[in-house]
Amino acid sequence: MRRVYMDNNATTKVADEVVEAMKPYFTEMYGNPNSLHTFGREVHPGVAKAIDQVYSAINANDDDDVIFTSCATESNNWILKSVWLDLIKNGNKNHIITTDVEHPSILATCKFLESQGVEITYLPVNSQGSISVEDVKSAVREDTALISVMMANNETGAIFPIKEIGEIAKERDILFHTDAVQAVGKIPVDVQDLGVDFLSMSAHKFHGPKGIGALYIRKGKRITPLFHGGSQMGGHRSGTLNTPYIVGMGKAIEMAIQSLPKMDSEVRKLRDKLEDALLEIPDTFVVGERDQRTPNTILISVKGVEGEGMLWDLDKRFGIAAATGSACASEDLEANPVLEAIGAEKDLAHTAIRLSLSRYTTEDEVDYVIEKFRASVERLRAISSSYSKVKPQNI
Ligand code: C6P
Repeated sequence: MRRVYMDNNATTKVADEVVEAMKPYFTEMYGNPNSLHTFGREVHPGVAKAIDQVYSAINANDDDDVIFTSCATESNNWILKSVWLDLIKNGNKNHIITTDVEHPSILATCKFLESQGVEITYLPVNSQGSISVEDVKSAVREDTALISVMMANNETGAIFPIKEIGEIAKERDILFHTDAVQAVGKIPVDVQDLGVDFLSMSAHKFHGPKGIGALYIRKGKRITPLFHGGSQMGGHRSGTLNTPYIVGMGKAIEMAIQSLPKMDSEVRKLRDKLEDALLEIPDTFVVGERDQRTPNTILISVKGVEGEGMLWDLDKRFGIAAATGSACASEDLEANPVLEAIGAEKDLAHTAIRLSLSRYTTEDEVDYVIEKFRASVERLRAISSSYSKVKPQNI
């Protein structure tokens, strides 16, 4: 059976060039970069190049820090727990602002911090799946230690007003973190322009390997190490450097940045073609204005069709990989949390399907998905007891 991958917000295929760049670091160049001998020293240029590639991709200054982590979940946990240990436990601040629709690596960490006595404000999202800058302003308190707002939502692709929030944070002297996992490689990410203090990213979202991410830290901003030990990464994160993956992340981010124009033109065009065609199916709606979303993402609600049922139908009958939302919540069979957050009724919130394209998606694949998606909706609606041709609620 033909296989079409439309779940690039969950993870992406590793680019061939990235695999090639990584290979020597598994085979000949396996030295520990902290060793003084030639095996150790010969790894340095590759690691230094990767560091340069990451700095330049996000326009970090030389005296800022970019620390490699194991994934964005680690980066997100680290920044929240560091602020808790540093500013909240040892200082007089006790408040964090975030949103209702962050990735579970932020939301679950916030729940943990609440259990430790930290007060958290969760900002609501509007019908576009985005937040209001005014709400951020109103949520700020004297004791706010950190604002953590994602740059682009993983389920809807909604792009959040990070630059404007950065200005508020700077004015009030509050630390500002953004989870840019779904932004890097899809839209420009410039830490100077955005005014963020901390930024999380993950290589497997832009055709790099799984198991490597990074945390950007603006010069002068303190962070408490999560792992104590040796002097790697300036003592911020001890442990022998994962050299093949660091090299892979460098190559992947460089390629992703070079591909941004393609994302903004060709991938956007394919996404729009797909979206237009799917919206011709009666009783469907997509969350968020197109120009306020990442160019590769569609979260579509198909009235009368259970998201999980549709996902299995697309996969088993047609070889199409889609999602009902975030991959790490996909076994919960819960309503889509973002659709719930924007105020959709419970039965509609169970009808979400996320389709996410990549720079490798072809027009032929999009045409195939259009045809099979229609066929799947027709079949599932025919056997659905809940579907009637009533117009969906206006949300
Ligand atoms: N979202 C999704 O299907 P890791 O895998 O730890 O490097 O990244 C976690 C993560 C953090 N923030 C955002 C915004 C994300 O989208 C993700 C990963 C995937 O939406 C898998 S759950």
